[in-house]
Amino acid sequence: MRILILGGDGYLGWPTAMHFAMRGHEVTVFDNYLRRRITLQTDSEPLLPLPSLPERARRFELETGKHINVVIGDCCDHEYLLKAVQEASPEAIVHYAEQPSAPYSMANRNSARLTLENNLGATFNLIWAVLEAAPDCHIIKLGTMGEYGTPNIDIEEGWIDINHKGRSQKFLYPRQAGSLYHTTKVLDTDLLWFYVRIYGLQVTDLMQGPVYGQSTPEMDIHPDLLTAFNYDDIFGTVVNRFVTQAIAGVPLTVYGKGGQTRGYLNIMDTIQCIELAAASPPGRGQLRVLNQFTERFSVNQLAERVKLVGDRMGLSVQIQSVENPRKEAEEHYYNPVHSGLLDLGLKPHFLTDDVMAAMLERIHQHRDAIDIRKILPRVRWSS
Ligand code: USQ
Repeated sequence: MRILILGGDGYLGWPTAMHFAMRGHEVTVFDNYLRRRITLQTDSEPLLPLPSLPERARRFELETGKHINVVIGDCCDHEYLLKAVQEASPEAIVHYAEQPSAPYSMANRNSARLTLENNLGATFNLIWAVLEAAPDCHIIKLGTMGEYGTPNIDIEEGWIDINHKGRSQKFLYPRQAGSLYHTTKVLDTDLLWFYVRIYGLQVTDLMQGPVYGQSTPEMDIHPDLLTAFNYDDIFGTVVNRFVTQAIAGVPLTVYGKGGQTRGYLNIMDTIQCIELAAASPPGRGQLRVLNQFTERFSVNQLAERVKLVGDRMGLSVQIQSVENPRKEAEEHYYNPVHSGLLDLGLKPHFLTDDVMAAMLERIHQHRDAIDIRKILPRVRWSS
């Protein structure tokens, strides 16, 4: 398959690119280093420095003999993106090219505006590049479980049948996000659904939960092939943060009461889900929505798990509730359906004690690189 990965330098984009290339697909990655620039500006650099994208692709080719084509460019530049789509002539495009941090999107007006313009602009340009140059191409878009928020009813997989005054109709499931970043994903979904309805695009929109981990068979080949691992308050997701905090001897930062429940998944399962989606496109004129996570945890449960495994390793992990910088329900109902990807063949890698121990051991090797000033929350959900 010819596959174009937008955001191919990111936490998920780079391992996805290597995975597809290893399996003999023709892979092009496209990225403008936005995430790298923001991490520098916000003092949120990842645990280990990253080689440039061409350097990583060269190292990958040296180690495996597999080629990844690299294009440095901005999805918000329509002409440039169109050219990349024309040249790659992809059968599938994976769209990760968004500003992915909820705290960054809430920091100030400029960061909010950048998030809105980048995320919507990238999706809009992608839609038009596909319409103009590859109308049969399957767009695989990374959405987020955060689009749904935490409603007091079961969360369906994308769609809900509404019965109203004796008549019924299927609609996109109601969405009410908790950050501007998550709201841009809601708007992306609406935009894609419009172009699917009217212009017959084919789209898979993956509602993904927070991802953890830094190990895949390809990343484990050579240290230069590792993906960005963030543990800071801006780009670090909660499991990666707690594991790093445990190693640094800093109390785990449970925000507020810690009853916030989300659906989580291992980075290996993100890649598996993308591969499963790519292998079975939904067909022209279809928007397929899949809820992408494998198991649910509250923040307190995650902290207890890290403590349990960390203490067994002799770490003496402390847990501390800090004032919640976000506006979110800290105790709530949460029951999302997630059968679509399992039906497509997903074989989950669960967060077992062994997986947790392996994550702790990996970070322990780099404990001297941890900067504990990046751990406490700096962004609050208020103006
Ligand atoms: N949390 C803590 N302590 C921390 C960090 C986070 O209690 O030190 C809590 C948060 O308040 C939240 C939960 O843990 O309730 C998850 O937070 P997160 O930072 O791991 O995830 P989030 O900001 O929601 O965003 C991440 C990714 C985003 C993706 C999303 C999936 O950064 O790109 O879309 O996970 S989801 O959360 O399902 O919307």
